[in-house]
Amino acid sequence: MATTLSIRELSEHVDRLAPGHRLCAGCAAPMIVRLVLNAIDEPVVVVNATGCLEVSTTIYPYTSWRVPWMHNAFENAAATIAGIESMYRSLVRQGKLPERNVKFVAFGGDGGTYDIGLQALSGAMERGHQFLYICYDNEGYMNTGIQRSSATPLGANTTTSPVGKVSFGKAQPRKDLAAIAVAHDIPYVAQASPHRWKDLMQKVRKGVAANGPAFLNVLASCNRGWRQEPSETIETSRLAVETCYWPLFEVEHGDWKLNYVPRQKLPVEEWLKTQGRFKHLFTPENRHVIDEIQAEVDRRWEKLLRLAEEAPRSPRPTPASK
Ligand SMILES: Cc1ncc(C[n+]2csc(CCOP(=O)(O)OP(=O)(O)O)c2C)c(N)n1
Repeated sequence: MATTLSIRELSEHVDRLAPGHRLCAGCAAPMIVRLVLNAIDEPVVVVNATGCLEVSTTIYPYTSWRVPWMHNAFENAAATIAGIESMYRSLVRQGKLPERNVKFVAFGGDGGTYDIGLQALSGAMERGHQFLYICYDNEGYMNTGIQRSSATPLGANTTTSPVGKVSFGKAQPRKDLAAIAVAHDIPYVAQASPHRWKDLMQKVRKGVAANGPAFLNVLASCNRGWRQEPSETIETSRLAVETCYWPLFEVEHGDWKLNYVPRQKLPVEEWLKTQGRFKHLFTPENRHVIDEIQAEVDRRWEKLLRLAEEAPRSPRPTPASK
């Protein structure tokens, strides 16, 4: 029977990601993985794209995963989980495996999801496999030394969008991957943040219960790449949501719903100033980039409000308390 999402009950769960892995102190990825796997009561099979999460949890001959887990390559996590799901259903049909309500989950970083694995993800979503794909979005290729990805925000300093005399950092805003997933007309797409843990876990439950593909994009602060203290992970995540840089929403069969509206929408610089990767923007010559980031945040937020307003079963939520 499904447990409720109470801290007390959850504290009695055995974590399906064991401690002792080599992810950095303050990394949001293992927090996200523990929340995800704790939200699922059923047996689960996990596939991992290449990236920090994969290399740091499976240093040969050890593994932190207490569930069946597979790494294939960087570009094909979604194809791999789709293949496992199909194989499982085939073996059940042939009577070779008992029918159990197995859940199929893939984790990928933003490099493995927005960029390198996007073709495999698009294919698996289009074919209608029953799986939940979770992007832990730390907004860069962090495992190989903080290169920019298409999820990196405008103005961020990375090793391949370095700040200097002729560059203010990344020249393009981030790709809207959730909207791309929605365009596949799949049953469930959502965006979440680790500081709203219950919202995240509820979204995982909806995702694995969906009758088809589900996609969840989770903001995953990276203290090495974002240039901040390990202790600031949760506060930075909160500010990303309070500034509407990272809105919390879900889209069920194309029906957009906002899950949280800040009481007071904070200026995006409240989020930017928590991170050294944006430090150079707070100079007179680069100030215009902050204005551009704010304009982009405002434009996307207004669009989201319209989408949620227009959706037939999505009344606009009243301002939520913390
Ligand atoms: C096809 C391919 N290209 C490049 C690499 C090298 N590589 C390994 S991990 C990684 C970065 C992964 O970035 P992301 O998916 O964002 O995950 P993160 O490391 O940030 O968790 C890269 C470029 C690879 N293993 N395979």
